Amino acid sequence: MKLLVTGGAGFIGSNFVRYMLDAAPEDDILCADALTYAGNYESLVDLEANPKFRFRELDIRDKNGVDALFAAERPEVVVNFAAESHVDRSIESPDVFLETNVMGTSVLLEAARRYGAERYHQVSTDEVYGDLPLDRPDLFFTEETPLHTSSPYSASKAAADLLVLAYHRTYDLPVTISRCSNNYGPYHFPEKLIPLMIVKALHDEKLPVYGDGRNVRDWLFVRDHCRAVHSILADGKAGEVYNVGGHNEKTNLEVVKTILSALGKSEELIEFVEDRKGHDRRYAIDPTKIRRELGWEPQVRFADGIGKTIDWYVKNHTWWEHILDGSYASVRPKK
Ligand code: NAD
Ligand code: TDX
Repeated sequence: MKLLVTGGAGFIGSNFVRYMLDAAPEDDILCADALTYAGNYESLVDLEANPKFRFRELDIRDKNGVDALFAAERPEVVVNFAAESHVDRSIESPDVFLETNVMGTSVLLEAARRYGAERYHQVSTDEVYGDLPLDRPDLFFTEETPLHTSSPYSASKAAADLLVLAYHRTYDLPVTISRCSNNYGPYHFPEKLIPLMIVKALHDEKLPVYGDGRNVRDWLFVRDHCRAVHSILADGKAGEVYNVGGHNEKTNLEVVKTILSALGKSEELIEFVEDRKGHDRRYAIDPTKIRRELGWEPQVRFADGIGKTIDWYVKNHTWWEHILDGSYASVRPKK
């Protein structure tokens, strides 16, 4: 199979490329990424020697560039991870979220349609469903939950999902969508909660917890998400949406305290700061459909995954130090 992975230099995309090179060694993987601030070629550089892996620097908003890539490569399967992904940045500057997440998706869909891709998979998020109240632990997001977004980020992801489904209905493009809960694991950019807190704790800096710290996120180890996308590519039905999650709900405060305790640091490092605007209270995925129809189950419990993740950040400190000092941006693919 010839697979195009867009956004493959980001957190989940780079984990997915590694996962697929292991899980489907016969596949040819072409990774395309604009290498924005969130894209990090250092996360992929050791794969350069692998003949099944290639990289192209490409912006999914660039219609001509995307068209030329499809014309030359004719990917059979497209998996789109490329996105602006940080909610706080979307609150500060929404424009680029609409440009990449909506218009970029539209460029990819049009190329997939014109060049007859056998599958277009959109990596979406549970944030398209909005949030759940803290006092209703019986409620979960199903694939039927109405879209009800809170931030410019989630609104842009929901818009993209609707466009993907429209390409199925109108043009019969064989699309699938996954809506996953919060991921954590190696190669996670240290602006997001878990890697930010690990890095700050290692430096004995204050850990900024928004609001009262009682917001709940449903955490999934990144490799479990990669396995879910792989099983949707293999057995998912065109036109369908699959929720992905493992019932690992934690308050932000629990997560931060777990990190501090694993690193032997004091809870006095916790600092409550001003809340995020429009801050979603609770996310919780009902993964019944993907379990029942595709047999997918998470393999990593939070207690194990968080330990593995902390160990990875301790051992691979140069990876995030290069982000903090900015030198990661000069690691580029060989021409
Ligand atoms: P990330 O920010 O780490 O990576 C995004 C990647 O996309 C980067 O490599 C960046 O360079 C690239 N990119 C951005 N704009 C681009 C453009 N215009 N053209 C080409 N490449 C571009 O994000 P992530 O956390 O790995 O998330 C990947 C996908 O998964 C996103 O679509 C996100 O919405 C979704 N998602 C993330 C999570 C999570 O917890 N991180 C959970 C559910 C869904
Ligand atoms: O410094 C912080 N302090 C804090 O309390 C940061 C960065 C976050 N938080 C809180 C906000 C959230 O309640 O932690 C929680 C997690 O925040 P993020 O890591 O920014 O993730 P979230 O907003 O939940 O979105 C993530 O999951 C869904 C990804 O970034 C999205 O791309 C994905 O779609």
